Amino acid sequence: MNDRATLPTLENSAFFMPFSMNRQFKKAPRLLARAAGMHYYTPEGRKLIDGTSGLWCVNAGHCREKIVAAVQKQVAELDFAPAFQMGHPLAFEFADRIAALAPGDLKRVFFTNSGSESVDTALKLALAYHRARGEGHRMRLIGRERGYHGVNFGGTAVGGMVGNRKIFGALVSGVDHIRHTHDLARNAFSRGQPQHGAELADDLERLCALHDASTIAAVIVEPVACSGGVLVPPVGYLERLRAICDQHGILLIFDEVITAWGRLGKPFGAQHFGVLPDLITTAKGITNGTVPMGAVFMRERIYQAFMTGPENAIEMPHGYTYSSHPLACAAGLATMQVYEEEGLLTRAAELSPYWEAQAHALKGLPNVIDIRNIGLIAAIELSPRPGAPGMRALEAHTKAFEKGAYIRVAGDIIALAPPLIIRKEEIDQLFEIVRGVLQTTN
Ligand code: PXG
Ligand code: PLP
Repeated sequence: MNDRATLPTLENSAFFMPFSMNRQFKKAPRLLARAAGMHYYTPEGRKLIDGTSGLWCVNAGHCREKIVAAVQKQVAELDFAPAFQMGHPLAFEFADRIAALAPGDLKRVFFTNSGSESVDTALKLALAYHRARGEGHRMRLIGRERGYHGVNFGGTAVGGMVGNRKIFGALVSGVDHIRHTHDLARNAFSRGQPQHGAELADDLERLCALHDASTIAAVIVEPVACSGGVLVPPVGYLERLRAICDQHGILLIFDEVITAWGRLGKPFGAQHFGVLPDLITTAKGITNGTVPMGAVFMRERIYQAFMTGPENAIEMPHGYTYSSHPLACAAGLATMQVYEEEGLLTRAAELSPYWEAQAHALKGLPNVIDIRNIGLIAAIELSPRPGAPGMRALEAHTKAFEKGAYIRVAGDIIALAPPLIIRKEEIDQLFEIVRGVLQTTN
């Protein structure tokens, strides 16, 4: 199996890998060379089932012909177009196309190039919105423990994963966090939304009392906190958060970088939960992961708050060189076409009962302390090895790679979120590999 000798050694490579164990990886690389549909292929030609849609982004499966063709055509026709005081037709067409899918009146779209940029954009929009309305005293931003909002300064600050924050100094001032919703004592082995914990939303009232609500601009949460270990919101929790924000004039931002584009069986997670936020951040599946892109959706009154000054003024001094990049717009339009033709934005709802049953069938395997699921997402939480947290799941990750599956782990939690094109036989295969891995991981 080991013909690594034929591959170039990576040990002295210049590449500083993101979120990776660089030295360990470069000694024993796990490389991917090719992909098609549900699968990756290693340089040696070994086939791996993709259990996490790349990094939660390849919702329609890999190397889809229509998307590939659209990008190829676009790069030869208009490679780049400035978006500041200039435009190209695809940007407007794509904004309208995705706005049509968005919930409620979240029909105005600001383009970015990633989830991290979407988050920082949404936070800036929230602050500027309040200022435009004469409430510039609303400067505080509230995140949640165990939340992940990307890696830019704003997103890192409102994020709630200690390991991602602690080495970066004081970050952004005026940020606070509400409690996370993970409660294994009451909710272990929940199917779908857990029953207990709606009252955890009241933690926002505590911060309103501490800082005074009039100083708070926005609260940002992931409807399902995915990177932090797949924390599904308890029944009634998001509704309560919405009610408290309404009561105090605080904007509610849903970070749907993962939960948008069909992951929960509706185009957006907000539609699945029936809770309407004021802003939604997206990225990843917006182009099926092919070309980097993100988008922030906002309600009409937020957009209109900026459209009040003289017409010869720039309403929003914010944007990226690559906002609405032609290749991304072309990829996005083709992606939406594939999603629509194949019903992928609602397919997770049909598959979810089968997915849930197969996931929960792993109950009883060694070290499994929880299994949880929603839409086409599942998490298997393992008890940590004494004195070596994360090592058990990390070993599972490596073993799965050897046994033919690519899966993600976060701490001691295995997170699964396959492309939405997955068939029932492939769901079986994926869980069979995970079962084999867990049976042999002590
Ligand atoms: N918000 C949320 C909710 C995310 O999940 C980001 C923002 C940042 O997006 P960008 O495009 O800047 O990475 C994310 C990204 C994992 C994993 O395995 C999750 C993400 C990225 C990489 C790995 O949990 N989420
Ligand atoms: N830094 C410098 C020196 C720049 O000129 C620019 C953009 O013009 C940026 C950063 C921002 O880059 P981007 O627009 O790709 O985010």
